[in-house]
Amino acid sequence: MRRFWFLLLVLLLGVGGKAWAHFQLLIPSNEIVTVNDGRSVELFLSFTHPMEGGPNMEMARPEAFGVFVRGQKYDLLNTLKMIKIPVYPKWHPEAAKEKGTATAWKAVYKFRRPGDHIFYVVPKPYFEPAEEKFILQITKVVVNAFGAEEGWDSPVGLKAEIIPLTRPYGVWEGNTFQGLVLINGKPAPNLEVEVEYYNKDGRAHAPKDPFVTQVIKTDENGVFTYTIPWAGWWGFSALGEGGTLKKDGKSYPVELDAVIWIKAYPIPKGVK
Ligand SMILES: [Cu+2]
Repeated sequence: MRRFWFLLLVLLLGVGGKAWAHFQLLIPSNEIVTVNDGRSVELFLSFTHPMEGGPNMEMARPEAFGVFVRGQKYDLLNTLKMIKIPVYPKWHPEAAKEKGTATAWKAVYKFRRPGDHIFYVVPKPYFEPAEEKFILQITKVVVNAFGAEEGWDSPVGLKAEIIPLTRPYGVWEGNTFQGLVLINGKPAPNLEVEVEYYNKDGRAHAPKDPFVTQVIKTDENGVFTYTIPWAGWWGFSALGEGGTLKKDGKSYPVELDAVIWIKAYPIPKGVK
């Protein structure tokens, strides 16, 4: 978040105000691709506060962006296209005052083979002045192509990674999602995991601040469990530690997070 927002938050909330949860978005236009679907997806990447709809923050060109299929990584970095999005979406009350834009990214991927495709992004660490630290959210999302349901539980080998223990597509609202958090390849017990709904159209209202971000923890084996309350995209961000990085000659801690996105579908009409 830029300094301006930090100062604004300080003014609005006073000392001790909460810091909004940041989330790296990696959202495909479709997560279950069939031969009738045009065989491709568009992926949207931005760094934001998904439940609140903003502010969208500047997202630098990532350090890595790719897809993991059948045990192999494929670099997709040069398929990324820079886009500008409003700092706040139209529905947000701040949109009338803040007309600025933020950098985000898009990519189109064409599927050639059946199987699970794990898209991942390693962003450039983001310096957050409000918290005096860098945030590095290594993020993934699984897209199933042409029916072969294989590969969704394979580790990609990222520095921070959530291994889904629940198949991460074909999920109903009300389903329970479980994930294993690996930081530097090792299970991360007793770690905080933030959960947010991608409130794209502003339909979800938080009655009070704690509803914005749901907070859970991993157990002694590094596993977290969450029951998805309603349909849509849900982000899970496990907050780890990743050493320090220098900025202007000073060392700052790096929050090394593992993020995964899951889409839940509404309960079918006609069932109870
Ligand atoms: Cu922010």
